[in-house]
Amino acid sequence: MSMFKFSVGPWNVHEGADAFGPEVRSSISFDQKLRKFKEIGFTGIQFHDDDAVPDMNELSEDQIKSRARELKQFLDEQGLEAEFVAPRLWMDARTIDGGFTSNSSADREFAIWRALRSIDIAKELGSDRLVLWLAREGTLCSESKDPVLSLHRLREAINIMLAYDPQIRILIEPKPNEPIDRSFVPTVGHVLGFANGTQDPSRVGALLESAHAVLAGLEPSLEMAFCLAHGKLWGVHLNDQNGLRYDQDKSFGVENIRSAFNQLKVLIDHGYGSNGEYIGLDVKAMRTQSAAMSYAHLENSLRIVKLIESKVRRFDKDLVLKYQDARNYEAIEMYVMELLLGEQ
Ligand code: GLO
Ligand code: MG
Repeated sequence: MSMFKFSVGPWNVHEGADAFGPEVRSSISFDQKLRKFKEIGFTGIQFHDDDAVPDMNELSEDQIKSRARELKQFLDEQGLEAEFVAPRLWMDARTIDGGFTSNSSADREFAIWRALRSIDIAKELGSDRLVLWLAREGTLCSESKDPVLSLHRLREAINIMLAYDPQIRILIEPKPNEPIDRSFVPTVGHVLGFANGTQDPSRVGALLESAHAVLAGLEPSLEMAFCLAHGKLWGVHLNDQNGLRYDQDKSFGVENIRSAFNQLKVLIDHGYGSNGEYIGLDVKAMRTQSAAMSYAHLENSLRIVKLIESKVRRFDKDLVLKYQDARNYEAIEMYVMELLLGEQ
């Protein structure tokens, strides 16, 4: 039994297209995905704004809210909850240079419109969380934007969101690169520094994705610890990543099981989840898998989380304290290896 609640997004079951090849699996309908998520053991759903309300650019604000209400009814019927809503700005032709930091004022206005509509949708779905994965808020060409001005623009945009709804909390999900070359807010350290300059720092926090920390050359469990120490870890995207390459979104723990152990350990040791936070999985099926295997990476990741969680619970704190006092770090390391290898 896990003590956590788990969440997932509809994009985590996908058609297998990558940058060099077309789709390889047929699409599965949104309703079918949500039903299957519930069956597998997820109770929270993460939404992009246009996952929740398709074609929202063509709709009025009232129409958007009413579509979101219909979705809320479906979620209630399925016994599911919305964890957060995230504006999918990276997919729109108007925000190819980023939304909030675009040099074009019309693009920036559009980005803010989408963010405010995402807040409307979140409220209708019963969530107070807006996630900003700042996908294109950076540069492909360093000199194409003024980085200081861009950060001021990002701050202004976030201040508008905070003012629009006094309840909304903003979770920034940092990533150092991809799809852009260099991000203006690459790590959770940047997120927390940036949050302090906004109009209400108490409502701006972080969502840490394991793979994104690895892409920044950092250890995910320490990135989580940094946020936890500031009371700012409001979401996680557990997954794995084999070093510095394209973003892989591998099943949790399959590349670095010791890091996976330490991620769950820091979450458990410091009460993550006690304020309703979810363990989100942001994992993708390998491209070469058949449609029949569309959900295996999710089932496997959930099982891996639970298996590692049971190792964390068996971790002998007294023994390790003894070793710490004796500065016997070889013994601690061997103890952890034996625990993970089933010898403890
Ligand atoms: C991509 C991100 C992406 C976000 C999702 C929510 O690298 O991890 O999957 O988590 O779009 O905003
Ligand atoms: Mg993510």
